Amino acid sequence: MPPLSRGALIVIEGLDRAGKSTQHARLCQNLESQGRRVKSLRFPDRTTPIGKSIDAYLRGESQQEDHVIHLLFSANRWEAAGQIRSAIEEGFTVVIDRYHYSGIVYSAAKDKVDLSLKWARDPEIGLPRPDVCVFLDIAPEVAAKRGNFGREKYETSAMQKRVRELFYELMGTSDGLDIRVVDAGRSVEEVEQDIIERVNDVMEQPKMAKPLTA
Ligand code: DGP
Ligand code: NA
Ligand code: NA
Repeated sequence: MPPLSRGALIVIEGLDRAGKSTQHARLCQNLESQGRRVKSLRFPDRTTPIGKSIDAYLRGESQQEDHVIHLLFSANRWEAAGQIRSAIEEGFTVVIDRYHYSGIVYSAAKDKVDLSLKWARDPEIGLPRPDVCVFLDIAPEVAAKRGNFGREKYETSAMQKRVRELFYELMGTSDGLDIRVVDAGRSVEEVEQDIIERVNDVMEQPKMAKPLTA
């Protein structure tokens, strides 16, 4: 029997209210309609015990020290790492709404001296590495005008502005090599079409699922 070909690992990232959830769902549907087996995940996964603590924190119902919440977000990804790896090996295309990129930039955006991009990245080392990350780029002022902005912890204009700057800074590092920027300020359909085109090459030929390295 020929070896089972592995599936691709695709991540959708973006600022809050960039349209991530909508585009994540549409990408999953589009890939399924191409006949692919798709596994859809999102982080934070608010359903696990760790995820429930994160959810309470984001909704302002509990306090967490900045390093502690950082490690909880990372642990929430590690809880699913085995599942991601096996799904890819079984040939599923795994599509994730947020991943370690958010992990790194949202914490580093807090501008604490001892919470650098480097410190924030270390707990993510060893996670399955995505084939591609689509970054839905939107001006923070545009995102702020979309419905429900301001509901959760990080949804302030200052924070979103810093998060966007750090996403661009990350693109200048080895982690950023996988990131492709998509203009999310357009119609849902235009963005959807762009995303499909941007992931096409990795769907045809997924890279090796090497873990993130130090
Ligand atoms: P979402 O459910 O995609 O809107 O994400 C919830 C919020 O949590 C959003 O403001 C981004 C932030 N976030 C996601 N992942 C991480 C992470 O790993 N670390 C930190 N500090 N924030 C994160
Ligand atoms: Na959000
Ligand atoms: Na979302």
